[in-house]
Order: sequence, then structure tokens, then C-alpha cells
Amino acid sequence: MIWSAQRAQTPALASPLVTRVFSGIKPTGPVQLGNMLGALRTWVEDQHRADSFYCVVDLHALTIPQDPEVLRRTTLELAQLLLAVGIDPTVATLFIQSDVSEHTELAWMLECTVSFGELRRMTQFKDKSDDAEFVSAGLFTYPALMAADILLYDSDEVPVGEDQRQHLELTRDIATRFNSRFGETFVVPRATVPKVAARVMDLQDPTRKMSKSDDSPQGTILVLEELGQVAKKIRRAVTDTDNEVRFDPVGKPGVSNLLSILSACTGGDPAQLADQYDQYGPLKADVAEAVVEYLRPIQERYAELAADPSGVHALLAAGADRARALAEAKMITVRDRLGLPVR
Ligand code: ATP
Ligand code: LTN
Repeated sequence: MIWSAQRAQTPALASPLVTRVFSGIKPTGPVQLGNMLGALRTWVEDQHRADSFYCVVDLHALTIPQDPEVLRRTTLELAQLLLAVGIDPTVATLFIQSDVSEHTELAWMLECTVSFGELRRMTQFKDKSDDAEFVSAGLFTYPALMAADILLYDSDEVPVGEDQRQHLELTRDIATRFNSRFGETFVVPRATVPKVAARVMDLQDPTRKMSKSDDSPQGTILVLEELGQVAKKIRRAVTDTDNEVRFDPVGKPGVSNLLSILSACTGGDPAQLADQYDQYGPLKADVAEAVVEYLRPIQERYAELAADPSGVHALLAAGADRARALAEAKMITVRDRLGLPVR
């Protein structure tokens, strides 16, 4: 293992002058390209300029049925993947949500300040409950747990993909309402959504977002997928009927999705990149090459880490200790504000 479990020279409570970043990802399946381009690449950049907390949100995964053994394995693999994509545990705090019980404690309190109507308007709930056989109450109250994750740490910024913007707006409302009813308690956070590839679309159905838990193997690129397979999926991506390469997410969702992916992997503006192509074939070939070269070093680092996973548990425990120190301090204030006994 390349990192020591000890955090380098970081005080238990960061200076309030430092920007605090928090974000989370669910261990609900293998990480896909949308997670990478919409969120994780910002996580890696942010850790160098902000006091960053990154969390594997296993309690959020429980909102849909999970096999316990699979969840245990996926949680650890996701933590390893976060290290492989470049999260550096000597500068960022990496931990597992359920290791810090204050998340669920605060979630309950926030559930009691958010209305049924507010939760009912959440589009992610509608999307995930529409065809589900079993809709848990947790799936409905999920945004209160997400708000708790963020508000526990006085987070200023939350790097997420476009689909999480609505949850962030609700988090802001929850924090603002709590502060005005009970006195200044929470920092009101803001979402940071990347300029390009904030919503990577499914390659076979470019009207829906790429997701790790959806069953769309040909439309989803997995970060740890065999690279030949990655290139093949991109070459077979659904484009649009005319043969014009133009960046127009509404009129030409398939081609625009490929341009956004290319832009995120290589830099450059998607509309300007479009000017370099007059046919789909060469565009697809370049996107395939760019994605393969983007994923290759991640896969190599993952293979190294997976060969010796022994240090990961210690590293996550150290991350949880640091997160807990902040969360416990915040809960003393919250309990006091609400009129609950302070331990
Ligand atoms: P699930 O399918 O289980 O809902 P998911 O693939 O949507 O999972 P999450 O764990 O919910 O992934 O999200 C982790 C981060 O990745 C979030 O910030 C989310 O906004 C971002 N993200 C997820 N899918 C995409 C996508 N297609 N494009 C851009 N960002 C994405
Ligand atoms: N709800 C998010 C995952 C998530 C999260 C968070 C993201 C849970 N807690 C806190 C940012 C901050 C999702 O479905 N992608």
C-alpha cells in the first residue's frame, strides 16, 4: 500500500478560511464514465485547493435492495477505485458513510424539518420509484440524508453531476430554514457542476443519463471495462440520422454526447471540436481513443491497488476518525439548537 493511514499534517478541525468540499458516491454498481467525468474528475482537482471530504455513501445504497455480501465488496472496491482515479488520502479525507453514525442522526432531525411536498418534487425519486416493485420509505427521504452528509461538515462546495442539482437546492433550503428557525448552525453550500459532461448520456439511448445501476450494458462505459470493449461501444454509439457533426444537445443528443465526452477527456470546447469533423466515423474513432487513453492509467493504478488491498481498511478508518471529529462537534450544536440533551 502506497499511503500511510496517518493523514499528513492536517489539523482535526480545518480553518474556517479554507474552502470545504464534500461529495459522495453510492456503491450501487461499477463506476461508469458519467461518474468519472461529471463528478470524480472535479473531486481530484478540488482536493488540491480545498479541504475535501469524499464519502462512499453506503447508507444511500440501502434505499434500493442490496445483497449484503455484494454491498460489502462493492463498497471496498469503490474506495479502491477512488484511490485509483487520484483521490489522495494524504490531502483529502476519504471515508465510508456508515462509519460515522452522526449522518443518520442528523438525517432524522432534517427529515423533521423538510416537508413531504418538498421531497415529493424530487425528480430522482420519481425516476427511481416509477418502475420499482418495492419503494422504500428511505428512497423517499433520501435527500434529507444527503443534506445531512453535506451540512455536518460546514461544506461550501459540493462537486456533483447535473442530476444532483435539485438535491443541492433542497439542501440549501433545508440549511437556510434551519438557520432562520433555530439560529445560525449550517453553512449554506453550493453545487459545483462541471461546464462540460455534467450529464453524460447513455450511448444507446442518448435521451437518458448513463447510470451505474441501470441495465444498459451497451450504452454504459465502465471505468474498469476492458479497453477494446470500451472502443467498440463508442464506435457503435447511436448517433443521429443526418450526417452533420454539430454540438446541439437537444437536436442532436447522440453526437453532442460524444463531443462532450471528447471535450472532457482532451480539453477544448465541444462546439469548436465539432468543426473539426464532417463525418461521424472519424469523430467516433477520436472519442474512442480519447476515452481509452483517459481510462488506461486509472485501470493500471486500480490493478496495483487491488493486488494489495491491505492498507485500504486502515486508511478508511483514519478517514472516518477525522470525519467523526467534525461531525461530533457539529452535532453538539445541532442538539442544543433543537432542545435535545447535549451529551
Ligand atoms: P445509480 O445508477 O445507482 O443512481 P449513478 O451512476 O447515477 O448511480 P451516483 O453514485 O448516484 O451514480 O453518483 C455519483 C456522482 O456521479 C454524482 O455526483 C452524480 O451526479 C454523478 N453522475 C452520475 N451519473 C452521471 C452522468 N451520467 N453524467 C454526469 N455525472 C453523473
Ligand atoms: N445523492 C447522490 C449521492 C450522494 C451525495 C451526497 C452527493 C449522497 N450524499 C452528498 C454529494 C454530496 C447521488 O445520487 N448521486
